[in-house]
Amino acid sequence: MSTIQIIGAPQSNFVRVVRMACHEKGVSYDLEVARPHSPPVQAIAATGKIPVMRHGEVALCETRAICGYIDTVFPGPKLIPADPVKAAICEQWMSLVTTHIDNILLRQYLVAYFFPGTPDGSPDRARIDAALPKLGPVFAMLEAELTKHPYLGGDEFTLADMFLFPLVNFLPRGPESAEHMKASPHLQAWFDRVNARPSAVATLPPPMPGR
Ligand SMILES: N[C@@H](CCC(=O)N[C@@H](CS)C(=O)NCC(=O)O)C(=O)O
Repeated sequence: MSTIQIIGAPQSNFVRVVRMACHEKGVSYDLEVARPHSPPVQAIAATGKIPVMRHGEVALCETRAICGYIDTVFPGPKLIPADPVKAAICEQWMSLVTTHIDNILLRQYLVAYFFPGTPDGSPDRARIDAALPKLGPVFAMLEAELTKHPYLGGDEFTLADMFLFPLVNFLPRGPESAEHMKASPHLQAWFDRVNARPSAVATLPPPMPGR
């Protein structure tokens, strides 16, 4: 079977999730570096969002779908547990990461520092201030979960951890999120555990272009 092609920018959180999934599964892949909305991306994803994937005749967008494909088509350790309850818990956390956690920590908070869209490029203080009260509950949810278990939803490292990890990697960059990290020892210990995995080491993102 042909080699998987992952198309997207290595700085992207979602591209990192798919790359980590390949490494964890033991699947070799080629990374074709492409920006969101560029022609090779747009050819597969009408949204223009990265990552997208090609594997022979198969072309996919959406991180969850790509990872699910990799998990079921290739042999290797299961990224989503086979047990139905554990699988549902894994799905629950992936959904929480993509719909809630990413939305607040990244799109509402960190983006306002690093991609503010202000005329002079300075942080968008109004957006940051609006996001600040929402940070505490998100950190509390993660800290409570990782106080109960070593990984999201249980004792095993799963795709849910891969969904969360690239996002947490950026949290020390925001002053308020850095403070929350310092006050969340179980989240920090989880991060350190995942960060030491070969899949994390192999996919460390390069600096953002122009930064
Ligand atoms: N729902 C998509 C989200 C992917 C996504 O948001 N990718 C970002 C980069 S991390 C992107 O392409 N942003 C460009 C845009 O939103 O226009 C997935 O799960 O793959």
